[in-house]
Amino acid sequence: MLVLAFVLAAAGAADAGETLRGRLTSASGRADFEGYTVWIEDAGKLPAVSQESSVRVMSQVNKSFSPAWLAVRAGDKIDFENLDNVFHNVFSLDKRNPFDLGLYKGKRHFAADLKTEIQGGDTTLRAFGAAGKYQIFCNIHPDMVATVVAFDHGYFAQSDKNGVFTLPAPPPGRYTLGVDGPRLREPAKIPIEFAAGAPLLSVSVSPARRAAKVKHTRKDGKDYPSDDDYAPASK
Ligand SMILES: [Cu+2]
Repeated sequence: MLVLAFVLAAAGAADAGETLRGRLTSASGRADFEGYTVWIEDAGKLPAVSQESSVRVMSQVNKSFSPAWLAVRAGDKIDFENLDNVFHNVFSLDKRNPFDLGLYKGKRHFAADLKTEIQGGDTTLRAFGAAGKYQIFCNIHPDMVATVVAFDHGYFAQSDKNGVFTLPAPPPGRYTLGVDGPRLREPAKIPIEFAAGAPLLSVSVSPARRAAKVKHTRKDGKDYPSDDDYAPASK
């Protein structure tokens, strides 16, 4: 009982209902900020924000990953569900977390011959245990590109299309906000000052007109065939 009371008190200290709310703005006019990632630098020094690890979902729909940019807590798992009627693959060559989920439709998982169904296991789930930014691809469709950003703290959020984001409130003080997103050529680092009860913070960044094209190979390190129309053997 004593232990439980302590845990509740600690959680209360880190979450007094205070938040740090802000809005990303573009120096060059209107911009779509859906899914931009915002975080507090050096958040390891701040009071811990507790959060149970969870399963997040990244769908494959209309030959795209959705959401194409996903921020998770390190330790979370992502369920790569395929909602299309065609086969997709999910792979990453990142040395910190290389994986290949094979070919599948829906929850069914297939060997490379597209006929042999692989039984058992959470085959569309993948854990992201270490903090970092990961790029993820489909071995069939070269335009399918996703970014997963895993954080080893709770001081991160993703903005809505208007750029509005809500972070857990740190103690009052000066901080550096990190911002990253599809049309930023590199993460922005923006000094801020936070006070309890502060109004919506305005954070100006400079997104490019369009997202940079991510150059990447297939999982075997070779280029994709120029013909995008991959036709799996019909069953
Ligand atoms: Cu695909």
